[in-house]
Amino acid sequence: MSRTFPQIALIGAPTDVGAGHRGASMGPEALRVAGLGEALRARGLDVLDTGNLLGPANPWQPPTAGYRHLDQVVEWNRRVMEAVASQLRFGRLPVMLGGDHCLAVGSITAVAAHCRATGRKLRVLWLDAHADFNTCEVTPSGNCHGMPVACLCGLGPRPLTHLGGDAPALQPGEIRQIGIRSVDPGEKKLVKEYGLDVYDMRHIDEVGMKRAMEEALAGVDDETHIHVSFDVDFLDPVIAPGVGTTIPGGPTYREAQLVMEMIADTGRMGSLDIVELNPAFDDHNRTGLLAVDLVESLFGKSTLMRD
Ligand code: Z70
Ligand code: MN
Ligand code: MN
Ligand code: MN
Repeated sequence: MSRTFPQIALIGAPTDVGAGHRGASMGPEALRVAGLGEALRARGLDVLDTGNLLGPANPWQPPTAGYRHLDQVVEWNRRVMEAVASQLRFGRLPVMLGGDHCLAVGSITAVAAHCRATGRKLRVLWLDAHADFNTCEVTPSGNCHGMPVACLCGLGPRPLTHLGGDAPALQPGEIRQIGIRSVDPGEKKLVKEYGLDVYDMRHIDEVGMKRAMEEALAGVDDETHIHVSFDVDFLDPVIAPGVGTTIPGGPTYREAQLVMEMIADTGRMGSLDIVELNPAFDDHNRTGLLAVDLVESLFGKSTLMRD
């Protein structure tokens, strides 16, 4: 049951303006060096690498009024939103190569608008160690990569909550968060208040990854567009050291493969972010190579029988 994919558009967004460590700006090139384009082409997919977006430099300043680099974060997100929207209009499957996770505001705002315009249901699968649901009032860091889910749900600075125009991009019910194991105290209250559907590591330990993913994918049908927002710190740091913020106790290689394979089996993935890969913390691009390996599974690679 192999699916036919549209042309894939790689969009590099080389910035770390939303992060607490420098280096995620090198993520797009590390993914290319790890052979992302070639691996997908080897699967028979048509891959267009659109190159890297340009945007403001990282001024590396402390937060002001609860946000670090908000102007730069907004500007990068505008550019990501426009690039993703334009690839969706061409009928391509956009793969945004971050960059830090603040950029998901732009990519998902574009995807949500595309779904509304084409009458599709949207399901966002947020693979992450973190809930990324902070606001300027509760953030412990001011780093905007800890805030994109809140912004997408309408909680945050207006230039980000209304990046796409008149309304926030998402309803909390459209999101499933998987692999979560680090949530700040104020953030936790907001996650509960907004009723986010969180498949945290405790739940995965208790029911197993297969059932957790069945639950996260429940209700996906032929009209659903799945957007996968893959923060590489989702993975256990034993296998994926190349991220700015390592949180122990994440999915193993086998569990992560199963996540990707079960998403692939739906045949509904229409867009993807690969974010937070930080080559400055990596070991000979090992985390970049692992990300490519997992993304191949996301695009349908399987060991036996199922191709
Ligand atoms: C923390 C904060 C975060 C990613 C770190 C960390 C947020 N909750 N997100 N790495 N991807 O500062 O808001
Ligand atoms: Mn589409
Ligand atoms: Mn994240
Ligand atoms: Mn994270």
